[in-house]
Amino acid sequence: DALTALDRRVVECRACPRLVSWREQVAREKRAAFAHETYWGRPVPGFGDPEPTVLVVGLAPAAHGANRTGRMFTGDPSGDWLFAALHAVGVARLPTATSADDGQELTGFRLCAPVRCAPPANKPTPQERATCAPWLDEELALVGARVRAVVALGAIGWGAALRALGRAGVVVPRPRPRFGHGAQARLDASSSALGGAGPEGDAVTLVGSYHPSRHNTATGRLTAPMLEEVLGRARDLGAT
Ligand code: DU
Ligand code: SF4
Repeated sequence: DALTALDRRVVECRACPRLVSWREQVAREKRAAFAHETYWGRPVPGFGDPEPTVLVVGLAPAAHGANRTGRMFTGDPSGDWLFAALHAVGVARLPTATSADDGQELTGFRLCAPVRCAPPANKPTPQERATCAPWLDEELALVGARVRAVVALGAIGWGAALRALGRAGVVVPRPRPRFGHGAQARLDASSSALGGAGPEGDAVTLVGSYHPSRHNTATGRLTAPMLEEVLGRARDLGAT
C-alpha cells in the first residue's frame, strides 16, 4: 500500500550528508552494551496505527535507540517511558518496546519524527530539519484524515508539529500557541485534509508534553502520571 511504499522510500534517503555519516558511524562503532547487535543505521519510518486519530511527534531517532532497532522510540530510555505510558492509557499492546519484532502495536496512535535520522548530540541543523520535513508532510497526507490530536514531545516537537500542520493547511494562529507541559491549542483544520469533522467542527488539537528524555524523567520534571495525563487526553480527543 501507499504507506509501505512511503516507508520504503524513506529508509533509502541519504539527503543529509552529515546525518548519513553519523547514523552509519554509530551503527559501526555501537555502544558496548549492544556490541553484538546489528544496528539499523538508517532513516526511521513512522510507527503505529496506519489510520491514526492521534499523532505523537518527537524530535529525531536516538543514536542507540531507534537508530539501533529501526523502530521509532524503540530501545532507549525515552521510549521506555513513552511506551509504558501508552500502555497505561490503553493504546499500546505491550508496556515495553525492545525491538522492531517484539509484537508491539498501537491502536489509534502513531509515532513520527520531524527528523528521521539520528543527529549528533540530538541536534539536527535547521537545514537538516528543512530537508527532512517533506517526509513528515507525505506521511501526514497519507495518514492524516482521521487525526484529531497531535501530541508534541518537547518544545522542538511543538514547533515542528505546528509547522507541519501549517503546511498541511491547518490554521496556525499568530502569535503562535506557546509550548508548555499540558498546553493545548485547538486549530482550525477545515482547510486541510486533516481532522475530519468532530462534534465541534473540523479541528486538530495540539497538546504539549515535556519530552520523556532522561534529562526530564531523571530530574522529576516529567513524571509518569504527567505523561499519562497528556496521552490520555489526546486519546479522548481522538475519540471525538
Ligand atoms: O503490517 P501491518 O500489520 O500494517 O503492521 C506493520 C507494523 O505496524 C507492525 O509492526 C505493527 C504496527 N501496527 C501498529 O502498531 N498498529 C496498527 O494498528 C497496525 C500496525
Ligand atoms: Fe533523509 Fe531525513 Fe535522514 Fe535527512 S534526516 S537523510 S532528509 S531521512
